[in-house]
Amino acid sequence: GRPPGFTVFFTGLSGAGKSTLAQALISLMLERSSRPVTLLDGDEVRKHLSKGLGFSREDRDANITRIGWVAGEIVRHGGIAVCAPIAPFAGPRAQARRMSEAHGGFCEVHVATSLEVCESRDRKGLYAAARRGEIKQFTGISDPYEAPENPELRIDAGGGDPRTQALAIVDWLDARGWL
Ligand code: GGZ
Repeated sequence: GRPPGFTVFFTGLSGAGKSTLAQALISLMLERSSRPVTLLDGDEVRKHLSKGLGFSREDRDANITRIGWVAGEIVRHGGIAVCAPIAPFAGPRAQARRMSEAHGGFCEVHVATSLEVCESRDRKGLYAAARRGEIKQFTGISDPYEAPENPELRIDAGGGDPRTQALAIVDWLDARGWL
């Protein structure tokens, strides 16, 4: 039959490379098939779906639960959702997983780039601002990140080619007959 809907859920620190990997993955998937892919990226989600939410634990949990629900709806209709929030807490990640697995597949990808590398890149200057105390509750500096214990895939994006790393995800999805 026709392959199921599924979610690829990236989680990792700010600057770990989640968006870059998500983009590379989407490019690879679009080269293989014409199935539409919906990207739920951290920044974009917070401009629309989660507009007005901050970074307290409650607000982060609400953000991830919303993303998880939308992804679940996409999966329910046979689509592909790619999510790329920090998602620092295990509880809401598990909830997002359940909402997709009720209708199809879920692949959690821990983008495990070290804090040291993320902070040394500091593309947006957020880590420096967090160290100065100008941003409160910054993940990895002054707020926790609960690393996933059993992700389907773990990718250190501290080096290497994003396209090659995304290919490992495509292979994993392909091996399950999801593509
Ligand atoms: C973490 C923050 C914070 C705090 C602003 N902590 O690298 P970015 O800038 O573009 O991605 C980060 C983004 C995180 O939003 P998410 O929706 O992915 O987070 S969560 O899953 O926890 O809800 C960062 C920016 O927002 N940012 N303040 N305090 N990241």
